[in-house]
Amino acid sequence: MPGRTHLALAVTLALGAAVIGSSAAEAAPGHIARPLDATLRDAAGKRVGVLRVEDEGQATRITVSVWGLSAGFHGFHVHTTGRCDARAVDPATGSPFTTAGAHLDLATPGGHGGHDGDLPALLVGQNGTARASFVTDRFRVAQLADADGSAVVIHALPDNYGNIPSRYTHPADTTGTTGADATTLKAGDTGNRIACGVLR
Ligand SMILES: [Cu+2]
Ligand SMILES: [Zn+2]
Repeated sequence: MPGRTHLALAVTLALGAAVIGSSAAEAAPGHIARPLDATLRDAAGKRVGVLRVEDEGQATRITVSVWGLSAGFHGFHVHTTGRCDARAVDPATGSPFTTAGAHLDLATPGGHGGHDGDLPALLVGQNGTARASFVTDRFRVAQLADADGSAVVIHALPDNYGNIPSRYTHPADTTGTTGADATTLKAGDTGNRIACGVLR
């Protein structure tokens, strides 16, 4: 039955082309990756929020809901490593979750406010909750799902995004004596990490 043989060959070739096509599409910059989700937990392991990251057109949408937090603004960032170990405490500051690493910074290293993982701060109301949904074009979902993963972190304090005008002076450090110092350029004076969630 030569006709059937040709049909089977054609199907095999078509499947092969489809598999090749999909792997090529994953490597392409415009590829839409599967959304990533995170459960945010505090240092005691209590659930304090949920979050989703998804590609949306040429940008990336983040949708987050938190509860049980103190009222006011809280610094909120994507950090480089998908590990949220509450026992990993920074001896200098007492902050847990040091395993999550620094702020995601994909391209040129820069100061805080310019990091790719810097996000709009969360505004928590008197009832301890916050909800937000926004887009950023600083990263795509596929860039968060790298070998060591990524995490989202909520901090104790508001975020100044490194915006310290040069009229403010401080003791000399590596950045000089006016404007933002090294601590500010690291994380915007957002204080300790109070919640962490691994993006999966
Ligand atoms: Cu952070
Ligand atoms: Zn930053």
